[in-house]
Amino acid sequence: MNTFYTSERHVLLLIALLKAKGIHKVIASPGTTNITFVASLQQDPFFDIYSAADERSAAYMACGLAAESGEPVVLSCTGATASRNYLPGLTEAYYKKLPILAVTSVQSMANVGHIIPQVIDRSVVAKDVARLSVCLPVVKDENDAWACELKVNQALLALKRHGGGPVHINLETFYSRDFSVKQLPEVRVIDRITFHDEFPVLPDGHVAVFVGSHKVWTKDETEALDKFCASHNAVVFCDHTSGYKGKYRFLSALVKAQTYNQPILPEIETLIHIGDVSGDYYTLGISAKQVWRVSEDGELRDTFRKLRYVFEMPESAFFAHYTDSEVGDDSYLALCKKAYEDVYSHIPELPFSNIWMARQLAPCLPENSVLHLGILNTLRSWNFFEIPASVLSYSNVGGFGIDGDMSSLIGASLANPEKLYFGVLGDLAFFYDMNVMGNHHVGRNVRIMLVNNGRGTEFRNYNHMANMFGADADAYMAAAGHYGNKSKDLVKHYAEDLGFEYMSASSKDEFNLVYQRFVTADMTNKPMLFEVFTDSKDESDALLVISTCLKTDKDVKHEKMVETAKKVLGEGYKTVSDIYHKLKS
Ligand SMILES: Cc1ncc(C[n+]2csc(CCOP(=O)(O)OP(=O)(O)O)c2C)c(N)n1
Repeated sequence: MNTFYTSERHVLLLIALLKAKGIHKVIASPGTTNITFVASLQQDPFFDIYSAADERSAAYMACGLAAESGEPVVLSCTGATASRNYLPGLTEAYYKKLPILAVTSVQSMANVGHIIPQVIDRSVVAKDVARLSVCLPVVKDENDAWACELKVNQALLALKRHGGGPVHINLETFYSRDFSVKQLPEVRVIDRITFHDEFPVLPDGHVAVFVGSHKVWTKDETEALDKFCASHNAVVFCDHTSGYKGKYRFLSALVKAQTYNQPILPEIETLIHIGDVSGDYYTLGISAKQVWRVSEDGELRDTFRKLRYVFEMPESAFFAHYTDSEVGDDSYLALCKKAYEDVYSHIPELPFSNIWMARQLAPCLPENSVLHLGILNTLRSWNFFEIPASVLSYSNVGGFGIDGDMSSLIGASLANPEKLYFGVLGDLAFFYDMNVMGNHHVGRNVRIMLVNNGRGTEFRNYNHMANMFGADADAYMAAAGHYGNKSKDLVKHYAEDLGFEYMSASSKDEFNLVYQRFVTADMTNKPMLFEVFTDSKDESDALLVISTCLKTDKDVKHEKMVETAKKVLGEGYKTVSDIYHKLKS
């Protein structure tokens, strides 16, 4: 036989990961859809393959083999009813917690449901035949390859997770006849570490912690992270949903947002990833050689696409394990702080906007108050500026809806009637959820700032995809002009009739006249609504200005050249070297 591995990349990734994990026992049943898989295994002496024409028997053989050897066993079968015959054996394996990987091959999943010969629908798997079922489609680009590698890692880990059991992989094929691949691709093995496992050694090099949205931190949890950072000269990348207020907090969005001359921070060797979804898109762009995720959920969440380990344990246990007695020098933290101060000191006068208001209000929030921020535009605006350490802040980044910002704020305010709860949100979010203002439980501890720009200004920001449509984006994408179209009376009446104290501003001067009342630390008699009218062009300009604080004259000149050249040569020329090559050609 003069063939090697198949050219089907998803099959290669599966085989490479099986080898990386030392899984070599296979029981193969005859068929066509599994030829690319079986033929590739067959020519590799690493694999011990047994043949069983009867799939029912194959699955039971796998049970015996797995139980006796203590090793995982791979099953391979084709379409038609072949996989149905795995069910009795896999049921046995499920209740015995035997690590059997049932790989059921299939033509393109697109064929399911079209009365195509031999194609059955395997999308629903009985609860007690597999601990996990994944589908591996044909890989067409790097994104598919990433997803495939992740799913195979998940599947192989599930064989042993929580006591182990059978796992199902549905494997597509396009019947490639190319078996010329001599070398398997390099693959990323992801390991899950629990308390019972040996912990890997933290590599040399810079360590940083990224915190997505996070539950309220206890004092002990904060101390555990502080000690970890102290012993590794680490920093903690945060936004206003991270909740960590310890010594090593670095509110990173302002620095990471800089398009020009961004202060250089040390390359991160190991990024410790904790918390859940983050709305800080700037810091999500961070890169690291490898990521270690720590979460009690133990799931493979490859946000940064560099995941190497998942530690299924409480964060404080992880931090305690990796804390050495030696105390580091905090130089990384000093660099981050300096970077923030450098950028901050270069922020020029900003147009009247959410960002401008965030800059004024963030430091003035009363001690021990709570801040709720609308998603995307508002969260982004406020993430540029630090709030007092005693102020906890939140945003609905779990599902990123604009439908419940105020309800979440009101719900939170019920928990502590003696604390002040601030909410900042745009007009679409406000009008979506405005009925909650009439809920009779609303207390005087609630203060809402409505940034009314008459639309979802997010979609008019200079860097948003919808911006390419200019003012045409207003009609449907940004939903402009609804809800009274920035009426000066509508919200005032509604708020006042509901017993809110109402104030408004349409300029910096007007804002300066009233904002102190909005942030007074005193518990006033009524809840407050502060409506601020802004213009979406100013909103966008403010974002552009704050993202380009470090622009030099040279950058301005360069921009102008590119703009002029674009006019002459058309779009597609972004750099001076593009233009140079175009002019030369
Ligand atoms: C329920 C729901 N529908 C649609 C969206 C998509 N969306 C994201 S931001 C946004 C605009 C929000 O506008 P606004 O609240 O006025 O805030 P602004 O962008 O003006 O600051 C929309 C519609 C969403 N996140 N949630």
